[in-house]
Amino acid sequence: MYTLLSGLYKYVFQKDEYCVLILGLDNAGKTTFLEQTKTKFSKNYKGMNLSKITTTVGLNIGTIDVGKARLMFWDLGGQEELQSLWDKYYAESHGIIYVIDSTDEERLSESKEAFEKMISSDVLEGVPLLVLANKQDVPNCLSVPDIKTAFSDSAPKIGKRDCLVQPCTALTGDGVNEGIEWMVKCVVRNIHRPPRQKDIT
Ligand SMILES: Nc1nc2c(ncn2[C@@H]2O[C@H](COP(=O)(O)OP(=O)(O)O)[C@@H](O)[C@H]2O)c(=O)[nH]1
Ligand SMILES: [Mg+2]
Repeated sequence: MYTLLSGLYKYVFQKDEYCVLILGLDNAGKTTFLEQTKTKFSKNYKGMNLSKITTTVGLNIGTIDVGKARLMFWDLGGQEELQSLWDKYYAESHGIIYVIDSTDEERLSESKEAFEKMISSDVLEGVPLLVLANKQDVPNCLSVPDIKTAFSDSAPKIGKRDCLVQPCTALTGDGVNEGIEWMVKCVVRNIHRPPRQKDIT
């Protein structure tokens, strides 16, 4: 009886945990996106003043529950010297969110370089990739088609993994729900695929 009840309890309450990395150049809006996500998806999260967010030096962590899935986000610093740390986290990640500052045409090629380096990692093969075209609230910013065109020669490297380019305004929350819901759908579906490295003990 106990086994039956504890099994039922686990079925109802236990969450499947997934790690999602939030990557992109510094100033792209990663931390703002994470704060907005926590505000939208955690009932009791008060949310910090988004205008007070300053440059991330270490990493920010956040957890949300969506249905039976628990997503743990790691928002890693994007400055050049910190990018070399990204791949230390790849083996443990089930999803990647790559944030692009759509207002910064000057650094688009730098962002693309970091993106290409990231998706070239074998460890990330098959890991769903959400690309956020952030700061869509700013007039005359790059549109999703503009960004897709600029990143078009990365397509072969993206290969068959799930990939969505989502317009987003982290500051107001536009596009955040759509992006997160897509990511949840993908990581949950991926559970039937071979386990990530950290799951192999
Ligand atoms: N206009 C606008 N500014 C944003 C948006 N998202 C972030 N920012 C601003 O961009 C700057 C960098 O944001 P931050 O989250 O610290 O970027 P990070 O370095 O990638 O973590 C801050 O001044 C934010 O207020 C957005 O959607 N629209
Ligand atoms: Mg940050």
